[in-house]
Amino acid sequence: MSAIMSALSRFLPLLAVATVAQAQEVSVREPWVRATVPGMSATGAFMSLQSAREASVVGAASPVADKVELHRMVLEGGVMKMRALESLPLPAGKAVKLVPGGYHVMLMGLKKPLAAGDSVPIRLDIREADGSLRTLEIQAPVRPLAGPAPAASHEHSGHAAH
Ligand SMILES: [Cu+2]
Repeated sequence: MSAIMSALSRFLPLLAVATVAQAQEVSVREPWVRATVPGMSATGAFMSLQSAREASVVGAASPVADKVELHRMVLEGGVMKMRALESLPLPAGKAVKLVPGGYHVMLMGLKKPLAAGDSVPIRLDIREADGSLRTLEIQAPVRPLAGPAPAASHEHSGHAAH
């Protein structure tokens, strides 16, 4: 019995380490991609990201798009513009929200229109504070471009994909 206990006591610290490693994972909540209408070649992906430890998103890719960038909206001379980011910092333990009008993942050069109900695979490249890279695979459902009225999507088609 004491042999088992002593084996167990050697094992328990390993369990604790494994739990900490799990907690370092970046969690993704409520990912979604804005649906497109014919003629739109780009759209935005949105989600909430939280990393237990300091990290940053340094790249992204998706099979539905030729190019995927990290963007943010900035106000310049009274006009909202999109700017590409080299990286998106994820402060330890703090949720970073990617929302329309703010940070977003930009899917560019779409290979086909994205309809509500589709699911879009997105890969995020995460750099940890120690320099190591990990990838995060996300399945983001496509949500309608506008409200429930189908006519609204036509009116909004001239807007940027945000
Ligand atoms: Cu953008």
